[in-house]
Amino acid sequence: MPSVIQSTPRADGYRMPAEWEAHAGCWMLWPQRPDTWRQGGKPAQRAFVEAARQISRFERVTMGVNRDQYENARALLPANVRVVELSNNDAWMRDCGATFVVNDSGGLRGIDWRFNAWGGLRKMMYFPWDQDDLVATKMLEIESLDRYHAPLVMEGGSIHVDGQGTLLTTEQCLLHPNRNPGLAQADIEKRLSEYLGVDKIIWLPRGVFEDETDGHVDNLCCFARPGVVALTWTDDRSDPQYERSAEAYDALMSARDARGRSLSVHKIHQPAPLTMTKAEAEGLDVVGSAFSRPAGERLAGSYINFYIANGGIILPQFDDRHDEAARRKIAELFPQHKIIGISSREILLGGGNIHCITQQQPAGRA
Ligand code: KQY
Repeated sequence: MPSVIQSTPRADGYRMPAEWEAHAGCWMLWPQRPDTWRQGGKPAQRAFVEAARQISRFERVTMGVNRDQYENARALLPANVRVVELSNNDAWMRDCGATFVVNDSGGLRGIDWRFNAWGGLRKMMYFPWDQDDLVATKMLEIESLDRYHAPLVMEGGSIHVDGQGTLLTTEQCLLHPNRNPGLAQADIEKRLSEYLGVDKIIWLPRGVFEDETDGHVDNLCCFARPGVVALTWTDDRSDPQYERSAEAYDALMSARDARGRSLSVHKIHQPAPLTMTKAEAEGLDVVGSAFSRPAGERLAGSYINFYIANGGIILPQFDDRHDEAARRKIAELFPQHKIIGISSREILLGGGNIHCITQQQPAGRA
């Protein structure tokens, strides 16, 4: 019987592994809400099917689906994708799903963070988010894994780790009053360190321009291996992203990781500025006071928002002139991985990208 553990992962010898360490599989949630996903979610569902299909070439994929979409999702997804009924309010598995931790004997446990849909009633991305907040518990019950309840409002997209004690995040996100207004930076660091087993936190100032998550790091910067990071970039000094990427670059160049290494920083040029079209905006249902996505609004497009599967990288592509350069650069950074680009504009229209809709489950046993 899986249980709730009262100690912390660090006290028990557990740590969060890097995304490139071996996976048992990948978790996703099925998109359907019509105020996030245009045309009743149909174009997004096709994009999620393609992401699941490609990831399932490398590892098992589990798709969590609300009751009313179960048959539709089962019919559209490839047979090798496991489809389970898993109630949810939206499809951001990275953010509401469990974070997994491992120990040196192959043990695997889960962390259930507090989830408030990126800012609760202050932000009103959508309401309610009660089913999203139960997703982590349900995943861990399905897998018979013990879990920790972490006393921190946080989403999986707001952190990246190198598996060797270093964590990347942004001040814009994790210090934002939308999440833990009663906690000081030192309190947040202590909780990250206790629950993820990290010793060094590198704070980057801000995330990607117009990123509705308050600047998740997973759209801005990630590790490619210990000591090596990829950073979204633009050469256009008049672009509002320029200053954000430049200040992140400076912070990274002056940082040392948990093992005392300086970082090698690789710039990945962002797609040319992308905006929501009138037709796309008109495809969204208007729901009360929920978050609005007007035509002309800048989309937070970035190639950094990729998923690392066992032996493969699933990389966002935008039908943009920078797509090919991003593929080449990621291939150089991950020479052992096959790079699969998928068209991800429909996911971006909902406010995230491939990393945001996936959550890796490391290899390990209960
Ligand atoms: O970036 C992510 N990890 C999720 C994006 C969520 C956007 C909510 N509409």
